[in-house]
Amino acid sequence: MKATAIVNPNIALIKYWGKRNKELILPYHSSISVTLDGLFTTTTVEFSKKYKKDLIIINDEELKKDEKNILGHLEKIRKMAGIKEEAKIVSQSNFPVAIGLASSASGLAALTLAATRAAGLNLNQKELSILARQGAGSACRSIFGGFVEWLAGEKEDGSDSYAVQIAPADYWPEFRMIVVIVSEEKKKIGSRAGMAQTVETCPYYEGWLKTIDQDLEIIREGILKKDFTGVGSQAEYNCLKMHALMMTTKPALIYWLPATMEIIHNIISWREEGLECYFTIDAGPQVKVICLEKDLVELERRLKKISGLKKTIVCKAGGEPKLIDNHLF
Ligand code: 2P0
Repeated sequence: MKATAIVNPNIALIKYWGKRNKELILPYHSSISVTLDGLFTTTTVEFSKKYKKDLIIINDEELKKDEKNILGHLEKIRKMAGIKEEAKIVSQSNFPVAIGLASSASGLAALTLAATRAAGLNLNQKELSILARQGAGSACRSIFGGFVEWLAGEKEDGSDSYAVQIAPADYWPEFRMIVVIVSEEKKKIGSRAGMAQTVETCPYYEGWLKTIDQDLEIIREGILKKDFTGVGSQAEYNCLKMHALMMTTKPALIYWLPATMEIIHNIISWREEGLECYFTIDAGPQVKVICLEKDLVELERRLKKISGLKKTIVCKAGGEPKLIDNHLF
C-alpha cells in the first residue's frame, strides 16, 4: 500500500480567481495553463497499520498548519477506497513552496495520484482531475501535461469541473517560460483567502467574469495555431486584470515587489526594441517570462542585470504525472 508520484506544477495563462463553491472547489470560470517541466513535486504515500496517526512531511518539515486541508483530502481518498489505515506522506519539491510558484498544484496533484494508487484505486485522468481539484483548484490542471484547460462546469456536484488537454507538451516545442524568483519569503495571504476576499469585496469582479470567455477563446486558439504574439499578449493582459482585482480587494492584495515592477517595465521596453516576450504573475512577486527558445540567451543575459533577482529557471511545457518505484522512504 505504497506509491510514489512525480508531478509538475502549472502556470496559468488565463488565471483561476474565484470560487462558486468553496467546499468542492468549483470556480466561477474556466482557466488555461501550461504544465512546466523542470519543476516537480515527488510524493510518497503509504497506508499501513504500523502508523498510529497520519504523518505528513513536506520538504523535510512535519505539517503543522494544514491550510489546504490535506488531512481532509486524505480522508476523502480513504473513504473512496474503503480503507481505514493511517498514512505516512513524504513530499519533496525541487523549488520553493508557498511563494507563488504553484507548489499546491503539483503538491495536491502528486498527493492525489500517489494516495489513490497506494489505497488500491486506479482512477483515470478525468477522475484524478476531479479529485485533485478538491485538494487545490489548480491541481486539477497538473494531472495533464502540455497546455491544459480546466473546464469550470455548471453542475452543483462538480462532476463536470475538471481539466482537459488542449495540446501535448511537444506540440509547441519552442514555447518557454522563464521563472524569475525575486523573493523566497512566504506570502502573507495565500490564494485561497485572497480569492475569497476578492469575490466578496472587489467591485470589478463582475467585469472580470464578463471578459473571461473571450480571453479563454483567444488563448485556446492561439495555442493551437502556435500564435506566440496572440498567446503572450492575452496572457499578460489577463494577468494584469487579475492583479487589478487583487489590488482593488479590501484589504488590498498587492503581491508585487519593486523587483517585480522593474521586470515588468523592462519586458515592455525590450518588446518595443523587438525582443518579443511577455509576463505573467501569480499570487506572489515572482515573474514568469513567456518567450520563445530562440530568445532565451539574450533574455537571460538581460534579466541577470536586474537588481533584486534571486534566480531564474527555464521551463518548457512539461509532461504527464508519473508513478515511479523510487520511493522517498
Ligand atoms: C491560477 N492561482 O490559475 C491562479 C492564479 C493563483 C493565481 O490557482 O484555493 O492553490 O486551493 O483552489 O489552486 C492558486 O490557487 O487555490 C491559483 P485553491 P490554488 O493558477
